[in-house]
Amino acid sequence: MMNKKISIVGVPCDYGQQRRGVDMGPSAIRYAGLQQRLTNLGYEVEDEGNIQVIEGDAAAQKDEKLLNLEEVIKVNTALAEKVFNVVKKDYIPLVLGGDHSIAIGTLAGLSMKYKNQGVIWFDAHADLNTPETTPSGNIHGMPLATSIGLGHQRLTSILHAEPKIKAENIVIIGGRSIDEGERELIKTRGIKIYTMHEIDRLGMTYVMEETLKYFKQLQIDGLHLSLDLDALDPLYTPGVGTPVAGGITYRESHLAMEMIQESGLMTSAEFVEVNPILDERNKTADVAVALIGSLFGETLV
Ligand code: B3U
Ligand code: MN
Ligand code: MN
Repeated sequence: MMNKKISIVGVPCDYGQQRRGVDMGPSAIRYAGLQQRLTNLGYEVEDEGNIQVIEGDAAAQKDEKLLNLEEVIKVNTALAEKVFNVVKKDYIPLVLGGDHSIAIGTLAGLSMKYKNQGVIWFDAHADLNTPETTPSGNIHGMPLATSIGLGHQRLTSILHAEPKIKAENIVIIGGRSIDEGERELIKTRGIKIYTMHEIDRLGMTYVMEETLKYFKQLQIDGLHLSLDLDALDPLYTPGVGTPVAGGITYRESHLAMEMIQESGLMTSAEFVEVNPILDERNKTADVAVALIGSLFGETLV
């Protein structure tokens, strides 16, 4: 029987990048009717509230190579502990960002339970930069590299020193803005990616079938979906910090969520980079909640 208990964890963090407002993402997503949507599907939903993030100016600490490193470590350590507690009591963690740097903490927490977890990384970006390759110093461009054990030691060692996921257990979907250093890692580490080119050519159905088949072959013990709203075309999700044209459509993204649900593999999820200041009437948060609905089993009939 599928687990019907969900724990919502908000992470109002904007320290992984330099545009204000993404710290209001959890509020915007809750306001868009998240809890009711899940309750209607028969889930027992518990809202854990937000991880405490000290308010400050995300653009202020610019002197370090990794921007706001101390704050990012603090937030992710607290988040990792919270996520571990959630999985310990057998609830499905549903983490709301905040910028994508929070995936460092989510994956660290999950790694305490899932030793061979798979990760679907829905994103326009690969988030595989390291302190050596980052063009921006923004830690939201680094969570995947960090989670396979590459990067600042204080980030890679949150909760424990081991890598939180294996490189071959990652599938990136929707990529269209990939940096040079990231390409290198994708090739050398055997990271799977379906760029927009492949989605156009093969279709989302095929891409998701292959992805889910791949995870079954790997015999993963948990599947985490990390969904950056900038994976979608900015037409549908304008409220993100770094929009990239030519993205996934509204229906393609829903189809992907529906297929993940059908697979029965998913054990946790996070939705990140919703920035209400950049949004149009909470459109991006509405899309996030609609996608969460599909991910957790809403059907069209
Ligand atoms: N790859 C670039 C840009 C970027 C990454 N993630 C987002 N933007 N959202 C970087 O700064 O690492
Ligand atoms: Mn991202
Ligand atoms: Mn992105």
